[in-house]
Amino acid sequence: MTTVRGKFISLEGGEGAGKSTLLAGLRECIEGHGIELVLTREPGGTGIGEAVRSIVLDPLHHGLAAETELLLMFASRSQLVREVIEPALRAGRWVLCDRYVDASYAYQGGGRGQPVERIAELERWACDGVQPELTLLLDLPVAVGRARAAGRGDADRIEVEADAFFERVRASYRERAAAEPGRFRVIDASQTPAAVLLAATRALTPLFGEAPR
Ligand code: Z5A
Repeated sequence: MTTVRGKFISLEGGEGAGKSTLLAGLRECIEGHGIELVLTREPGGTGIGEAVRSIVLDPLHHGLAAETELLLMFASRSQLVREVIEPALRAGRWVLCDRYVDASYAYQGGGRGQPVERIAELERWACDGVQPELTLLLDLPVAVGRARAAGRGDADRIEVEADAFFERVRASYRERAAAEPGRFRVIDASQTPAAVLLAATRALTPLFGEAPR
């Protein structure tokens, strides 16, 4: 019997957009359809990736060059694709990833000004054609997201950036969503958590039609 390849879904958004909050509800929804799900995150998701995460987010590493930051994001991603995402999809499991390659276009491209062609080249190399079927973009005014995240305490190396940085990140995400309407669903993340979950589960509905029950 041939195994039906699993579905790959990514969650994106600015700081405090509610990705972690949404993950739990989405997990329940997907597993409720009898689907085996792998939850993961970027940067991180593997032993090597989590080590990279601690390097890129450590506020002590304020000297990290933008080019190095970009390469580290893709180093973590390359490992995650090979160790976790591709094997899971091949085994018929679904993968729900808290951030994926769009985050590099938004943060390192939009935020830091790294050239898009450079990011696209790294994507070809690191992702090996593995792309989400669906990307949920939780869109929120920067000030609202930052106010939510402020309640959490210690800011990481990226969270200490100025509002202008996060405005560029948001603009970049929205541009990518507009350019790929077939893959992206933009969700108004200023709604209540329940309304955000409802919008997200609606966006998932077409994928369930093809899943084994
Ligand atoms: N990064 C990068 O630069 N390049 C890359 O390629 C990748 C990542 C992959 C780590 O990401 C950093 O790495 C991130 C981008 C960069 N840096 N920044 N900034 P992360 O995803 O681990 O961390 P994050 O973006 O800082 O996530 P977050 O701030 O934890 O956001 P969230 O998970 O989307 O939010 P949350 O924890 O679910 O919610 C935040 C608070 O808001 C919390 O108190 C909730 O209870 C509350 N909340 C959530 N939803 C709502 C609603 N709907 N209403 C009201 N309150 C809410």
